Amino acid sequence: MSLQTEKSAAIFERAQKVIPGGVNSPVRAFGPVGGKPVFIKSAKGQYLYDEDGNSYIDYIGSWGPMILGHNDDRVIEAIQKQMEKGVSFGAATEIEVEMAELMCDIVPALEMVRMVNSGTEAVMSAIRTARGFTGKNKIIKFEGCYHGHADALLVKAGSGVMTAGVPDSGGVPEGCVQDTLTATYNDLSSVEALFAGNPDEIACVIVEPVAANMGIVLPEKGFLEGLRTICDKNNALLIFDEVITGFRLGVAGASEYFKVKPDLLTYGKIIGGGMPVGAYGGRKDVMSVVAPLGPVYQAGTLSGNPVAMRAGITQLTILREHPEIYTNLELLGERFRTGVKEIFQKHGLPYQVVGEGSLSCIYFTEQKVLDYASAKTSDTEQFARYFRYMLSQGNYFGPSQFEAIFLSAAHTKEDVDKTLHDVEAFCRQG
Ligand code: KE4
Repeated sequence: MSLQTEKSAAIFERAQKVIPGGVNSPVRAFGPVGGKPVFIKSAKGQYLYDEDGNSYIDYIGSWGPMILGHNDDRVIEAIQKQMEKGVSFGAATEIEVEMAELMCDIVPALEMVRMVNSGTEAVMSAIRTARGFTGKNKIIKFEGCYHGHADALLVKAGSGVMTAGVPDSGGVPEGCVQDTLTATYNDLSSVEALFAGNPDEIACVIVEPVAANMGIVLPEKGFLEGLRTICDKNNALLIFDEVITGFRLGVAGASEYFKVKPDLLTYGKIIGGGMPVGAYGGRKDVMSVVAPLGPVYQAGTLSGNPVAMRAGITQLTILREHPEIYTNLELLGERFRTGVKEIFQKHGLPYQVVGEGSLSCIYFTEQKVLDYASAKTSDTEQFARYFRYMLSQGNYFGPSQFEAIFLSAAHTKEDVDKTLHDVEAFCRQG
């Protein structure tokens, strides 16, 4: 069954004339999977509807924000009511305090927090804060982890850059990355070696506590705890980039889920409820270097935008008041992963299925995926065939092997079983 996509194709033609690649974020162009992107017209709950009237079970949820499902009535109503009061003031508002208090109340590692407008901005600001607080310049990131598109972090990044096969981005001067050191995920010795080679020069280690931009790579037992110890030993800060895991791996995110306390944390996605929001925060003494309290400058016209705050507060409050959401996400995630594993085994396919809670990934490789190098052994052509088939059957996955599968509170067992049925059909056709 091939999709009718004439309207999407026509819009894509127009788009490419006025937007680079026809999209406002590279992964949306379907480059790694071939074919043209379908253009989404609307969404509700776990479903997307494209311009040609095709419907899909949505397994990206806007890359994480839509953990309640699309257009949750409670969130939409709250946004509409907030907008009646005004969309943006550029002045201090109580609702920003309410949002900061709520986040700090939910996440024990968060003592103080600053709102920004994207995950990239959150990470960029957290790095600057770590450098300002420690007086050191070098940072450590991990191959395959993606932390947004700030210059210093586009070094063997994951996600779009990795999929595009461009280990470093164009337009990033050598000077911007000279202080960025790259370690191997799940390999503490690679981190220790960098500290040994750069004594007293490293401001921080930034890590995705569950790597979700090279597919899904879980931290091996002791990895995150080891990073905490190494940072303490070397007077460096530990930053958890929780743009994806924040408020998803349990309501308090990865720092509580794994019981490892970072010094700084970065957020995006879920805290905006679909509106453009990012945040960074953590230890009060560290955050006290941020302007206007301290010398580290960071600012933003729409930071703490009241409508975006209302969306975030509403979504986070629902998540805090309904812990069963996480229990159900775990059960549904396990149902999906177990189902796919059984299908692969039945068909003698040596593929990998990895995940935690509502985050999953299927790798077309027989290697256990522990890091960037093993993730890269995946057969991306086979993934592309899988993606196109699943899309044609009404399952919208991320159009890249190196993205995650996201479940929401709106997904049902029936949705997962339907998708498993389609996975089986894909494997049957060979
Ligand atoms: P944004 O600037 O896109 O809001 O956040 C950057 C970011 C930071 N840290 C982590 C761990 C992230 O996953 C992201 C962005 N995630 C990608 C999905 N892999 C966004 C999708 C896209 O780039 O279009």
